[in-house]
Amino acid sequence: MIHQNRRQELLSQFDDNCVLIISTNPEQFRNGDVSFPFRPHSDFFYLTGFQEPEAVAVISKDSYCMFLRPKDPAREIWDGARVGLLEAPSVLNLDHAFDINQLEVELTQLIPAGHSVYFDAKPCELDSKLTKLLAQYNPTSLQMPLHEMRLIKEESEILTMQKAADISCAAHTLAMTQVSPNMFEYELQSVFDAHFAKNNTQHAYTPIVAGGKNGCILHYIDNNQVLKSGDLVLIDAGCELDYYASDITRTFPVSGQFSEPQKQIYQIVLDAQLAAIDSIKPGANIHKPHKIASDIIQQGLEALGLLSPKDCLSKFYMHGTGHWLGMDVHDVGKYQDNQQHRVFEKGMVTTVEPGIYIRKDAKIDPVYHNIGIRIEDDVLVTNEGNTVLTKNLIKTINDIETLMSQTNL
Ligand SMILES: [Mn+2]
Repeated sequence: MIHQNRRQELLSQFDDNCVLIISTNPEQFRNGDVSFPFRPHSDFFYLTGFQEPEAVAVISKDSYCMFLRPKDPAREIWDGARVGLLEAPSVLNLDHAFDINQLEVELTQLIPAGHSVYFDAKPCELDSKLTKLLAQYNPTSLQMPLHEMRLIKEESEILTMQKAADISCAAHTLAMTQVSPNMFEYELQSVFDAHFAKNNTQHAYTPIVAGGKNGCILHYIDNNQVLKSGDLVLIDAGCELDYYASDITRTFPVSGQFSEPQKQIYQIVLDAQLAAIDSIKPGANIHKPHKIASDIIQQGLEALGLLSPKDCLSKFYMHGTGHWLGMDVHDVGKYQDNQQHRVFEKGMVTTVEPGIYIRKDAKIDPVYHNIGIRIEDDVLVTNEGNTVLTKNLIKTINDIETLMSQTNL
């Protein structure tokens, strides 16, 4: 029902003679004939709830049809059951199911003369085929209204995102309690692998487990170095539950105790993050959290003598403060309207993730070298302001040191 409601809401934004065509992701191969676990395309799943590969939905105000794989008893022994053409109409609430192998023959017959076609091609074989078949209709994009719908989360989506956030919070807490000096980054990553798997979830993105100077590499994913006492470890990891992502970063000392310089930098990032979160409410400009976080980081670094007022902050803080979060970790939805930052609305979910990254630099006091700190939470915009979905995970210096002193003996 939920998918049907979404299709109806989407269709209500188009005129009566529209046909929306949308395909799912292709299967991806890792190497040889070994495939990655299949994951449907977020747009496709959002509108259909269908999880098999090789499917194309054709949605209009008069009918809802799908091209999908027919039953194949021989293949199903290897790959598992398929819904098939006979069952699909009742399972998926379709008016008609077509064999995906008949796409070339049947598709254009489903598009009445004079109808406008909406379609966005992904870089894959199926969509190249669709692009050719649909060229005569000169299709236009349906992404804007669809992605605006996905940006505003429904109650059920929020519940799933809260569950995903809770699972990820628990995994980060476990990591804080299980880290020890001389452990490898991948061993600490395995805490997340195990906890996510136990909860029937998977990594929503490749996790970053970065000790010491690796914390200054923004997309460090090698995760194969030794964690040293005295260093911090930065972990950016979150699970995906039922196709909804969580996205959390915490930075904590491998030994359980921050050094004074680490504390100084950490507190600046935390102050920036808390103030940025505080600014999120309906009607507030979405650029505000970044502006607030950047100002606090600039002032903090100036107070420590690490930055002069004329220096560019991007030397130490070179990324944005947040992104939309949902079915995709960097979720869909515009950030600007007519080249103006848009405003927050109830039901949006954004990350808030300021950081400071101080590489080795002869001009900088060595006590600050190789400190890379990011703190990231997931924030839902509510009527009253916001709710931090990841609030169950500690982040103050005192809370982290207390937890680690109790458990890392
Ligand atoms: Mn993020």
